[in-house]
Amino acid sequence: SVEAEIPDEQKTAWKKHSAAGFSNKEDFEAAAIRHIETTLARSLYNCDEGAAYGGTALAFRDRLIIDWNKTQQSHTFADQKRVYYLSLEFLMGRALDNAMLNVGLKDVAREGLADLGFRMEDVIGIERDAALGNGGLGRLAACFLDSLASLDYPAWGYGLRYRYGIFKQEIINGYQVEVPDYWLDFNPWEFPRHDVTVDIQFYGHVRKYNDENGRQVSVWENGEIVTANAYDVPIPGYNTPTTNNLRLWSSKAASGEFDFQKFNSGEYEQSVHDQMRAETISAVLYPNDNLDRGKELRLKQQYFWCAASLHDIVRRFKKSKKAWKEFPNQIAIQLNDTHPTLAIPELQRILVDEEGLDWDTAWSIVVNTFGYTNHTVMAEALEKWSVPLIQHLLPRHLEIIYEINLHFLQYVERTFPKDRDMLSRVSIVEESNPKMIRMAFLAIVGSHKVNGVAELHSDLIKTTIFKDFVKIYGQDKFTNVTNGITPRRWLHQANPKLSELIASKLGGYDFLKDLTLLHKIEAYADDKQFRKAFQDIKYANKTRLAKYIKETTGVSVNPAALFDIQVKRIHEYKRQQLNIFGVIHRYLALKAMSPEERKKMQPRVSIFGGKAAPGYWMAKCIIHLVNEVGRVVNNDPEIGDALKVIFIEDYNVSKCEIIAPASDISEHISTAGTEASGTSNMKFVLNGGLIIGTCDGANIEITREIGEDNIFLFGNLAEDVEDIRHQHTYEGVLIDEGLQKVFDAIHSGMFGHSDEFSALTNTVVNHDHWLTSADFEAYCKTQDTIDEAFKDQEAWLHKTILAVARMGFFTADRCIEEYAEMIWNVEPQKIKQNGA
Ligand code: F58
Repeated sequence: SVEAEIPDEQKTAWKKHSAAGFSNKEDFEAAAIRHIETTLARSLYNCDEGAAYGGTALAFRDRLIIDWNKTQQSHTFADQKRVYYLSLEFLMGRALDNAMLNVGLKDVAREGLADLGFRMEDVIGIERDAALGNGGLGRLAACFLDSLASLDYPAWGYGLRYRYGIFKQEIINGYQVEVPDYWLDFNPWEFPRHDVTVDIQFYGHVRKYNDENGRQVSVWENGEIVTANAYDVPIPGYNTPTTNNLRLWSSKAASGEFDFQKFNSGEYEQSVHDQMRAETISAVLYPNDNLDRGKELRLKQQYFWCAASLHDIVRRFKKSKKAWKEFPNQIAIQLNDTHPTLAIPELQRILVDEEGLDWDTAWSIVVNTFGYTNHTVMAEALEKWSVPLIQHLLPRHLEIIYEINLHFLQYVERTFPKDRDMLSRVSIVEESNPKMIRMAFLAIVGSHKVNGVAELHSDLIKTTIFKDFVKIYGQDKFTNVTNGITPRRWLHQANPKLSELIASKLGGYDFLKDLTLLHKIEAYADDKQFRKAFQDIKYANKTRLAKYIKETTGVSVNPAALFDIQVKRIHEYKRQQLNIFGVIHRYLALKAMSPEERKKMQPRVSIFGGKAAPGYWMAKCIIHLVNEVGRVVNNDPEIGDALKVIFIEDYNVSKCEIIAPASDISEHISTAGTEASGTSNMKFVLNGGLIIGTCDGANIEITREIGEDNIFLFGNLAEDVEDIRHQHTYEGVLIDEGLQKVFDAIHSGMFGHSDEFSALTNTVVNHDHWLTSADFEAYCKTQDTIDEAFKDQEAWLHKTILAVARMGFFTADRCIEEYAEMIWNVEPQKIKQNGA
């Protein structure tokens, strides 16, 4: 083994001198001050909050790195199977608070910072979010990393180190404006690994020859080389020394590539330009969610990251000197959506072209290594790449994809000789003009398991987009792992008071690692004191959000009002338009009332937040309408506290930590059958809020777990959506009466020039693809039911406490255990304190 090769004297010396991390206030202060003075070159007279943050973060990073080293050494020595999670997105948010809580030294740091004259909350607030993702898919990857480490699984994440994460959203005159988010100017959480580089090839051509045994060999040559540099981010587990690794790749011009020819002939500018071109590969995260645009640079990103990661994994495997057939016993690779699908032909290429394995042996290794997670049923989000583009960029991979397809189609033909149409339906190559590679099909063919992310979603993909593949491979290849969230960040960190209250009843914080223990607080649902404490915490969290809203928008909202929140990416299928039309409907109703009647109404604050993809016109219209409605309603003296409409700018992970604990109601109202799972629904309920939602995604399982009395469901069911759409095309759209009044108000210019919103109303009138009209009445009625229910605060508290108590299923820890058992076949591995 690797361990046996290290001489004993070396081991002794290391044991004696290895660094130890701080664990008390004195040592924390020493570490922080040393970093402030030396790493940051500041001192007592100019140590501001930024420096205090820097010193604290670096002190904690040191601690994490010591555990990281131990963990990596221990995993390498133990020689067990590892998981690699390939994701183009990791929406990590802030790291310091998480590190302090996971290591268990937040109180120590708080006291130390107080000695230096700083408040913990201010210091935490300095950190910028690591926003390397769009939405749910990226945040899921971040929650999974937290669970993998917390449960002691040997696991690495692989991603791209974008120079610009998701853009910063500014609202100017009610419109979204995108501002680049240059987040790397001070990032203490990453370690550049200057020694870990991989050269990645693009373009070029394939040369064939026969070797001495007459076997045809393919060589991919004369391409352009770009270097991948590794940056490591430590991922601490909660209450365990296990510290896993997130490796992010950054692109650079290959060192040997500087074109001296050009340089000497005076084309200096051109050669610098070429260098910069290489760096653009990892420059920016594509800000589209649920839409595939097929840009060449995106494909380059995908290959660059897959190839670097696989090279790294293979290099580590080869060090173990094991036989190739052991590869799937040592390594599980999970593909987070189809974005890393090129890893499949890339591993096949490495095994066949570089390592000389025969096709079938290599292919069985590939299939047994990969698992694929699907996150959408919507056709426009399924990735396809044009054959000419792949041919140009990755000529050898195109050949391999064609060969994979050939073997696959031959198998299909043998199994279903009578079904000729089947071949064209399931072919990895779509016979369009130009031909397209269907990445989801390639991912299915190249993986041993395919999973959806909630029960309804996993059922839907088996009966719609992947139906033929179930026939071909059988049911067993397809499975479900319902999404979950990490309770460390989404309860303990975001809502420390609620976490503390729960701990006081359960006799400690064990529930943070076994969330099913929450069921024990059901016993307190009718306990007066507990209810009061629970209610006070919610009120304090709403006050915290109200303060934030006042500071950022200038609008005062009353924490006693019902807080109704919808925060997520803006998308027609998520139906923020249904929400804002409902708000207008409410406003019109309030305006029609006498002041006495109005006083009797349940006051409400409607809060929206979320980014629109920069090129998504309709989503931007929705943002504009929300802001214009807010402008009118919030300044209407007749309305006062009865209704306020807020748009929170630049919604991100750290803002969600303030928002999720402050809801009474949150909205998860996608057209049935469109939201694969949703995960913010879980965050809101875990924090003591109820849901208004459709029978979609994980809402269905949330209902099953918490009980249908504790959720407000409405709207058409997934199984009926197709029929209603069909009706729309043949009989036209029936516009709901109440909705018509809303449209009339918009057209009257009540919220500014109505042309601005005509696209929004027209799409409902003309097609209503998302069933806004068909679900409008049920939506408004359900909102009225909510108003009534909220008035009975005791009954409301009963519901919310029961709901929290029954959320144990939705921890990401449960997801990881299901993946580990059903898909990866890996075991946890505890780190002994001495690292051996
Ligand atoms: C989301 N997908 C699903 N995609 O919409 C959501 O229901 C689910 O809970 C979540 O994944 C986790 O499973 C999603 O966020 C993207 O943002 C992609 C980004 C890259 C382009 C394609 C969409």
